[in-house]
Amino acid sequence: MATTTRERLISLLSDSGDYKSGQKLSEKLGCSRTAVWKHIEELRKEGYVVEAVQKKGYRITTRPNNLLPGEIKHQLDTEKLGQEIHYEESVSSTQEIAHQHALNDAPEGTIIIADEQISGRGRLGRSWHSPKGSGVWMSVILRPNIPPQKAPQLTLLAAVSVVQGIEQVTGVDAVIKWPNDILIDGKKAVGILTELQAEADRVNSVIIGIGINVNTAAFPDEISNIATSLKIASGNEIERANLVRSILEKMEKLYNLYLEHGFSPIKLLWEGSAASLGKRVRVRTITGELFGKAQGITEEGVLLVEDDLGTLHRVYSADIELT
Ligand code: BT5
Repeated sequence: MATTTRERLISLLSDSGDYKSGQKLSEKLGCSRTAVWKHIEELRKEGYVVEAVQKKGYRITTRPNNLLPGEIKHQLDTEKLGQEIHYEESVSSTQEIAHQHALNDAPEGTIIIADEQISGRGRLGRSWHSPKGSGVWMSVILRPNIPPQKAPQLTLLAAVSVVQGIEQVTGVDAVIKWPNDILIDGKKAVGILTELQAEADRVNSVIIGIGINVNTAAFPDEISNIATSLKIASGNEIERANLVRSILEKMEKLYNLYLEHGFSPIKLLWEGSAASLGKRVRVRTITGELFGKAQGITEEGVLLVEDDLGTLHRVYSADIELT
């Protein structure tokens, strides 16, 4: 089925919940009624529930909870982000695939998204639990003209857009734990991993990996105490494509703001959603441990922690625990 006919059919059948007759659909789509009927059968096989009522026609009552590009692009209001989508049912890691696409000149805003990751990765070689059918595992390719040391700002930008998207779609309040966790009710619902393809003084691409536990009902023992999902937090099954669309729209707005005005406006928004600021934290870096109060972030996105002797430390990369 040609993508455009399929997408137009989906939107005709979804519009305002009205029934559309076979005749009307065939006129609007410019194909025969038999062809319309075949398209509808295809949609049903993919999990759409298409109700058919005599003398009234057809309408979609349930959309499948999948991440197919057509679902994500349905009413997607962006110019760059998500205009090119590579969807895979199962991958090792969307980051790995995004790196290949970035090397092959994928346009800015390309996303790689999967229903399942076999070896999803976190920071420092840690693994990211990415089971089939219940989460959003995606990587976004950006190509900002910035020096590599500013790239962590984009992790913070991504975190703000995910918090905004989650709030819009689920109504759930999420907070950001520096640098890359999003917590709901004190548990981790989202992890972000930013990787770079860069030269010494300029970035070729920034690959932002976002993992969201959306409809996950239960977690493996190792993380069951620290992890949560949007479904657990909201009590509702969430339409994943809807969430992705909202996040891409928020992210594009913030990214344009960032390109035009720099990090300052993003910093303000980030601070408004930050869980760690003003709190006592334990900071673990590869060189050691530090206790103190999280005072804020710098213009670069570096965390400032004041220890008990009043010394201010700049923390570039670490695990933070709220104590
Ligand atoms: C992160 O690392 O939080 C970054 C996770 C990024 C995942 C996305 S999914 C799409 C893209 N493709 C990839 O392969 N990765 C990115 P870090 O801060 O290092 O946290 C990892 C730790 O979080 C693990 O050691 C576990 O303790 C915990 N964890 C693992 N899976 C989890 C999950 N699904 N939910 C909550 N916590 C989890």
